[in-house]
Amino acid sequence: MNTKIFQIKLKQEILRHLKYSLGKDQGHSTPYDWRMALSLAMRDMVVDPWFDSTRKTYEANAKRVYYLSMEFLIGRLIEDVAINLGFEDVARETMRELGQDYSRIVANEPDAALGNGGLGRLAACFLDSLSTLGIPAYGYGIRYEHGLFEQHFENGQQIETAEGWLAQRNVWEFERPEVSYPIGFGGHVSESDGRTVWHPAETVRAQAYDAPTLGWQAKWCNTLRLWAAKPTRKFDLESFNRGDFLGASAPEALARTISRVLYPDDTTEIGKELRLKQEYFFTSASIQDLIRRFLSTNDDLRNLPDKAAIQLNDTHPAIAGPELIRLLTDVHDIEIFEAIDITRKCLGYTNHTLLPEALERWPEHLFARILPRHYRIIEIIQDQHLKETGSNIRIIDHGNVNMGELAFIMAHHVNGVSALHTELVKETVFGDLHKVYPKRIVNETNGITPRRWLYSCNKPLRELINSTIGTKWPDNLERLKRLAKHADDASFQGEFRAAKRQNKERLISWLNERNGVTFNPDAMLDVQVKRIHEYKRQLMNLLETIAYWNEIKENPTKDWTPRVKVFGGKAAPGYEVAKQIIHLINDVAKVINNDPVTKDYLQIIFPPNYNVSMAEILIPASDLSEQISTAGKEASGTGNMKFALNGALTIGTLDGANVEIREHVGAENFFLFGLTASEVVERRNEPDYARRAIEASPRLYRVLNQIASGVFSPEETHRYGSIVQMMYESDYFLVTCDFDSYFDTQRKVDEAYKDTKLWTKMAILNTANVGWFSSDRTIKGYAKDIWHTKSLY
Ligand code: 6GP
Repeated sequence: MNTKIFQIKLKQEILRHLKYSLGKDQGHSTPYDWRMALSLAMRDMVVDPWFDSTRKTYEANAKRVYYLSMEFLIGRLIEDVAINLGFEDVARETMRELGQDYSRIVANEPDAALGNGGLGRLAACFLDSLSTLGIPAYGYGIRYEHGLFEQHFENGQQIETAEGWLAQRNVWEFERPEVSYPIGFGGHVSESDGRTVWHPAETVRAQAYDAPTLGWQAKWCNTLRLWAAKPTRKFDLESFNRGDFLGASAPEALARTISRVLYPDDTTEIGKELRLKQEYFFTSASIQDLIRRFLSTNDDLRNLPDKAAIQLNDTHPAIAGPELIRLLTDVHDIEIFEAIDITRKCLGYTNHTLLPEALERWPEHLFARILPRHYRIIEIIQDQHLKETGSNIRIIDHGNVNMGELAFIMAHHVNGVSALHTELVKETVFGDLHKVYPKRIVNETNGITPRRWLYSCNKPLRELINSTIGTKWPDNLERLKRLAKHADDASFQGEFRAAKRQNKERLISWLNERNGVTFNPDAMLDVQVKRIHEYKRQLMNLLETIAYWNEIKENPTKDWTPRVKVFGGKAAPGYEVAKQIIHLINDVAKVINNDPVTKDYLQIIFPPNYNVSMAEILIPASDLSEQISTAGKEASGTGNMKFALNGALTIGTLDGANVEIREHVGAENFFLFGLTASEVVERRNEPDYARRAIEASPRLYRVLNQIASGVFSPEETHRYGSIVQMMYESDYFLVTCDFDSYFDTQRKVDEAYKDTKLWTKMAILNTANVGWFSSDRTIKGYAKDIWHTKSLY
């Protein structure tokens, strides 16, 4: 369609929705109304590609991927949809004609935060790639009423408040009252006529809400189906009539609890009954749904593995194994061992962490009480596994039901998320099972969608790339390699820097408007954004910042490289040390930012409430990416990929996907420091390693003394005594051991930044060489190695 005609049509559609869907007239419309009208007009355009994709999948009776994930960290969608439809400019221009600022309209959309961090954002990138590649797929998850909490700072401390994205209508979803399944909990199991029957004590309904997920250039569109919990019995009229108004609503309130909140845990597990119910709730609904879909066009469930690849995003949906077996045997009369076999052929399991506290284990009594039938099925799976393999690895062990072992034993493939992580999975958490099933573990290194993480969030760089190598790179990211030959070219370098500058200015005005903060755009923007966790070592970054501050103060006239240190991230509400680290960062910022001697060289900014939308503004503006986890602890990382793609250089350890990023961009374009994963393990065995490291480092010793003596907390001098003590006495994550190497490498970073040409060249080579980290490549890997699915176009 000609652009002008398209613009006229879009305008008509927006005005039609404003009037007929929202009941508003133009003169009295708020930004919310405009956003809704624009989104509805866009959503209409998604429906045809969506129907086409569904029709083609049915016609081909194709195998579908079912991606089961407790989390989808989606972020805003308007721009995503506009970009995939190819009418971003038209939308902007149309809104301008209507007297509206497109950017403000876009920013009016709540950030859908149905996830905590890496695992949830990966799921969102995967949906984007599955659609871009034309692979028929469903994402299945929970439609939480409240996503990840909002973070505020009060006197430097994290305060959490409930997030409320559904307070406004979710414009992208279609409610499906007709698609709903009963989900049982508790009760007992009986045998009659050779059949096993589960009699749940409590039942809720899972109701579907569908959101189309459009791929690049709208060639394909899959579905994200999220389940909301509803009561089976709506309202207790009898209680109401008796005057018990609260009691009358109790069934509804109780049922809704299940999909009420996203657990704000990131890699740590909490032993809550509700969490187990959430997991079973969405898994059971998804499995019932995919069986129904299969049976609508096929008749023998023995062929399910030819039509359904079910991927478990970590162990949260691991109950899928027993649930599918239950439905195959109890409902569809398939003999149990055959059911186990069919189920295993359907399931794949992705492990996302080695942290022991994150491996899900349920107390046996709790599990058996909530899911009595599944408990029995797990016993059968375990017996079969023990008999057939001679292994002594049990699923039910020491009073716990181990979801990792269950997922491993019930999956045909288990994958890690980076090369190093996969090797560690084989050696550590699943070492014994790997010996028994040596072909089961494979690697699929994570990736990110270049549509959101470059094309959409970094328009200045996008335009430069388009004008240099053409426009075919967003779904073929390795084409960015063609930029490499311009890395030394002075004029290209100038434009590359100009793009970075524009992004920094956008960040400055955003920060200024939101937090009243500005910074010097010539300074190096050094950014660490991710969940706050000891293993990610925000604390080491902060200690280094203090050491740098000390150094500047001692010699204020030297030509220091000005730096702006940005921190962003949330701590799990129950994670005390992480919350103390946040408090300390804010306390240190207060002192350093007010120091007249160092203010031209060093500034700390910690904008509250880091989320996907903030990442989209911060990452394109960054010069330096902090990927400094203790080696062996970060399974992959995906932020590391986003920064490199946007032309930031990395300072990092040999951990997770850093290892592969460094291989791709070249060791000379990456600032490496620190112990390796095996050195970390060795060092931990040395007595008193932390104290010795501190004693050997006068810089670190001084910084810890400053903290301990209350330099940053004069109103409460002992506030951080326990953190300092921890550094001396335990320091499990080896901050002390890596500190000097980190500090020295940071000084190399300073020197490199002074050499503008060299820095720009390194930055260009980062962008040029990380095309491999597109989630399209990752999804092709899953499709080939694990799912055996094909693109349908
Ligand atoms: C994260 C890992 O910590 C991160 O390294 C990885 O990039 C990401 O998953 C995607 O694979 N893990 C989680 O967020 C988590 O909750 C249970 O693991």
